[in-house]
Amino acid sequence: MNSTSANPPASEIGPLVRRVVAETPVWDLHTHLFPPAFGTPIGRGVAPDSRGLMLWGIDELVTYHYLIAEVLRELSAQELPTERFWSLSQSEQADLIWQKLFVESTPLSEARRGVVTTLTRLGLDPHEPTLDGYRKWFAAQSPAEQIDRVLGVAGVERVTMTNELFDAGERARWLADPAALRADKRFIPVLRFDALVVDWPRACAELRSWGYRVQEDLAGDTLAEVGRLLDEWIERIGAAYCAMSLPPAWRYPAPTPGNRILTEAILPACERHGVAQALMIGVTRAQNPALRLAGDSLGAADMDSVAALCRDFPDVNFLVTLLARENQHALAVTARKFRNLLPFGCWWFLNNPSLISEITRMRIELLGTSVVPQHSDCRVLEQLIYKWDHSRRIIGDVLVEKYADLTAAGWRCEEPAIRKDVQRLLYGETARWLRA
Ligand code: FIX
Ligand code: ZN
Repeated sequence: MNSTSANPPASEIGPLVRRVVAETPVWDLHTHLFPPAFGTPIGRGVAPDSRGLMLWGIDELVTYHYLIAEVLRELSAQELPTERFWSLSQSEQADLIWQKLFVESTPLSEARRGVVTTLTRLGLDPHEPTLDGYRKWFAAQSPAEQIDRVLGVAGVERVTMTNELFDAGERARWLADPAALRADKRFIPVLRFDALVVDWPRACAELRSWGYRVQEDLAGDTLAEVGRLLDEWIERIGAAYCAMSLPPAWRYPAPTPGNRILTEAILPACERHGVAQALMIGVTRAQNPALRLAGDSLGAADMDSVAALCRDFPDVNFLVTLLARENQHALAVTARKFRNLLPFGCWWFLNNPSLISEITRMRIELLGTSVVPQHSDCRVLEQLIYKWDHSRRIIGDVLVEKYADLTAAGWRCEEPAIRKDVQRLLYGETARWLRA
């Protein structure tokens, strides 16, 4: 059988797959990114908003909480007490991190390599001895221009946000002008509400202050009122899905107020609005509170609980990402049992080449392309560049291996089919599961 352009010879499949993966647009299923309408602290042509939610630029990149955790390992508590680090200004923190993690040592870790990739892809030399030159460059950009530039360089077409119901600042912005916050259709809203399930006493007090007739013991109209809250906010923000993170200890079924809120208010609201529920399980919040955002850690989730929820609510779609490496195989197998379960991303401490490779290979072998292999979890706009550059290379490597295996089995791997597979993995499967 002679090869044609549609059916490239095995030797050419590799370069073809890598090219297709590199050029296929991405829909990023989970980030903490925002457009300028949510306010931003820096940038040409904007009124600086220190409480703005759109984080971008070199100081945000270099003070990412991943790098804060790493810089505190470079100095003893005697040399730099943690509380003294926090007393520094953000630019002083950034200068220290740059000096310790990039000038005095090789940026080998994934979070450090990410800053190098980002600067290089933006056309900047990553070897500067200080941040001054980068600061000048970023200060000359407008936020809107930078979004266009970064999405273009990263090849990201849609970014899914995290819109935290219990963040007072964000809530005020949504109550003031929801239309302005929904105007940029590249940024897709997601309603996030961990506290409804993991901290009901706190959530109950907040809801009461907002005028909802709720009681801590769930008596009276409480569950109906939580449903009303969700109806109002899913509609107000145009949520493509709802989301919560859960600790390793979360179990279902279990007689907790949080599980009653989940099963009698949240999931019925998801069904009413036709939106999926994301469960991000395995985060141990504030394992070291002194590190603030950098102090969260992980633990293994209980897969039987995930399976039981999928079984009990067959009409709700669950987007599930787990934080522990040891859960990944069971998550992929459980997704074979429940068509309403979508595994997504290599979350947080899994977002490293060695683990992305292992997990993506396992998922494709068990699920084919009915999976979302990656999300970025970006908090800073420019991180999209490195998180997707690095992940595309690894996903491409795994696919080259899988197409080679398939070719060896006698299958003709043709370009149109390869393009269709990659589009589904990087965009289409997300679109299929989200209401947007
Ligand atoms: O719960 C989450 O959305 C986590 O992704 C964040 O809490 C975490 O800080 C993060 O950004 C990890 O990448
Ligand atoms: Zn996140």
